[in-house]
Amino acid sequence: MISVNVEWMDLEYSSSCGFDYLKLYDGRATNSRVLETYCGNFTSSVTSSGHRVLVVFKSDHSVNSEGFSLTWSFVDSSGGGDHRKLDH
Ligand SMILES: [Ca+2]
Repeated sequence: MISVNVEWMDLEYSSSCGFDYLKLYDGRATNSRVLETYCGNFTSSVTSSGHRVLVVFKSDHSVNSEGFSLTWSFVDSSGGGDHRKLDH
């Protein structure tokens, strides 16, 4: 399993997150189940069911904000894992 933690995020907000968003899929492709769709200011963490998470960041041509920072950990049944970080 992969645990993804959005440490901070500042993206253009809309009620449907239709303009700029960060979307996490529970798998390797965009036809996988959507774990979360984020926009605006948000911190959260989600855990995948398997060993893959697809991160999609979309930003359109107008209204830009600071971006996001997330970390992820590989979690196994023993509680061990690895920890990484992604800034954009
Ligand atoms: Ca935008």
